Amino acid sequence: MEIKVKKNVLGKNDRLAAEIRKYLSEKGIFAINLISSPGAGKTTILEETCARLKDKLGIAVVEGDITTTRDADRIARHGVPVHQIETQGACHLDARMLENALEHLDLDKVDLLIIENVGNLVCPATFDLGEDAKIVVLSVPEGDDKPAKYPGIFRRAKVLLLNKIDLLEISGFDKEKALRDLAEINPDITVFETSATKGTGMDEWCQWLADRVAEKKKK
Ligand SMILES: Nc1nc2c(ncn2[C@@H]2O[C@H](COP(=O)(O)OP(=O)(O)O)[C@@H](O)[C@H]2O)c(=O)[nH]1
Ligand SMILES: [Mg+2]
Repeated sequence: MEIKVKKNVLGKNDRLAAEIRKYLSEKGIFAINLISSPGAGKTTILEETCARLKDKLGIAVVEGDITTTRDADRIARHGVPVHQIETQGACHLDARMLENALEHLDLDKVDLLIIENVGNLVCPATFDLGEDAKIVVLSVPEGDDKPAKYPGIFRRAKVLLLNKIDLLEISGFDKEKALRDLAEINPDITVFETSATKGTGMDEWCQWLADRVAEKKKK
């Protein structure tokens, strides 16, 4: 019974996500769903991304958190349109929440939609939001065993941002081991080593995004 209920919920979510994907595609918008544990650096990466790309592309951001508008406030300071979803306890965003959030944003001049999911490596992995790409952020202090222990999100992601690379020396993080495990789970994933606070790898990451936006426009 419980399995059936879960299947129905996911089926309903997938149908709405497919509608959102079609709607965004018709508008030529490239959408990413940013997923990580709490504190891996998602919002800092977004702030750096907005600072680099906001004069070149139309950007809109949807923030997901259990409560508070703190992340949306951080993004708004960059002059980028943002809407905060407060899930009131839910550990992930779903397509219905995103659909509601999109009504608060003017998408007419938007090329890139960035969704920051609730901090969690498990639940957000299975809920499609209609994005073009899931982007997973793993920060070095979380440990090199995370790809092997949470394979679902690493399998579904198009890009891994290996963040807080500035802490590599002091953290004992075995980068080769983590990347070996990752290659077994998802050989096609693109990896950027980043330090959002120092700016390392941010230009390369933003170039990847700009290239995807340009590709989407051509379709
Ligand atoms: N050392 C270091 N700290 C970082 C980096 N990126 C983010 N942080 C810090 O990590 C903490 C959590 O960052 P935040 O962006 O709020 O993470 P989120 O919860 O994933 O959105 C903050 O104190 C950031 O300043 C990084 O590349 N290196
Ligand atoms: Mg955040």
